[in-house]
Amino acid sequence: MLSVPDVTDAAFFAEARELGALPAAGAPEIAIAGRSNVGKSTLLNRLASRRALARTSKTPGRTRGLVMFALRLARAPIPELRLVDLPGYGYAQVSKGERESWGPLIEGYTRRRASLALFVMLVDARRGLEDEERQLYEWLGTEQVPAQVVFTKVDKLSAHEKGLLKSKGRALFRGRTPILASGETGEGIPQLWAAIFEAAAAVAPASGATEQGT
Ligand SMILES: Nc1nc2c(ncn2[C@@H]2O[C@H](COP(=O)(O)OP(=O)(O)OP(=O)(O)O)[C@@H](O)[C@H]2O)c(=O)[nH]1
Ligand SMILES: [Mg+2]
Repeated sequence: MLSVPDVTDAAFFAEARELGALPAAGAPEIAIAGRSNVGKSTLLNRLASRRALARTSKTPGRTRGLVMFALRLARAPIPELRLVDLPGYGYAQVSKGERESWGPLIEGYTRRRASLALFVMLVDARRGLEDEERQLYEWLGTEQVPAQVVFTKVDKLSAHEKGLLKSKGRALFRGRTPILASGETGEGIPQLWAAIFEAAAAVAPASGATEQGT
C-alpha cells in the first residue's frame, strides 16, 4: 500500500556552489535533477508538502548551486532525510563559465556522496528522454548510483499519451519502471515516496543509531 508521510518540519539547510562547500553528510539524501525548467523545485516542494520551500520560476536556470533542505518525517520508515535541488542542466542562457562549473559539481557530488540514497532524474513527459538524459542515466548505472526516472508534468498529457509513455517506459527501463508524476497535481507522489524509502533504507543507519551515524 502506498502512502505519503507527514512532513513535520522542512527547512532550508545549505547551499553549495562548489564541492568544498558541501555540508557534512548526515541523513539520507535524495537528489532531484533534470533539465532546466523541468519542474525540479516544484516537485521538491510537493514532496515537502510546502508551497514555496524551494524557489520555482518561469525563467529557466534559476537554481544555481546545489540547494539542500532538511525534512523531518512522521508516519514514515525513516525519521529524516534531505532533499537536494540540483542546478538544471542543458541551460544555454547562463555564462559559459557558470555552465562549466555545474558539471563537475553535480558529477563530484553524485559520485562521492556516501549519503546519496537516490538520484531522481526528472524528464519532461512531453519531450521524452533525450540523448543527454540517456547518457546521464547510463553514467549513473556505471557509477552504481541508484537512480529513478520520473516523467513529470504528466498533467499535460491525455490518458492515451500517458498509457503510451507507461508502456514505453517499462520497455526502456527494465529494472526500475519510470514514475509518471506531476508537481502541479501531486500525481505519482506516493510512488515516488515508495522509491525514496526503498532507496533510503539501503543507506540509513538502523533506527536508534542515528547519533553514531557518520
Ligand atoms: N503543468 C505543470 N507545470 C509544472 C509542473 N512542474 C513545474 N511546472 C512549471 O514549470 C515551471 C518551472 O518549474 P520549476 O519547478 O521552477 O523548474 P526547475 O526544474 O526547478 O527549474 P530550474 O531551477 O530553473 O532548473 C514553472 O512555471 C512551474 O509552474 C507540473 O508538474 N505540471
Ligand atoms: Mg529550480
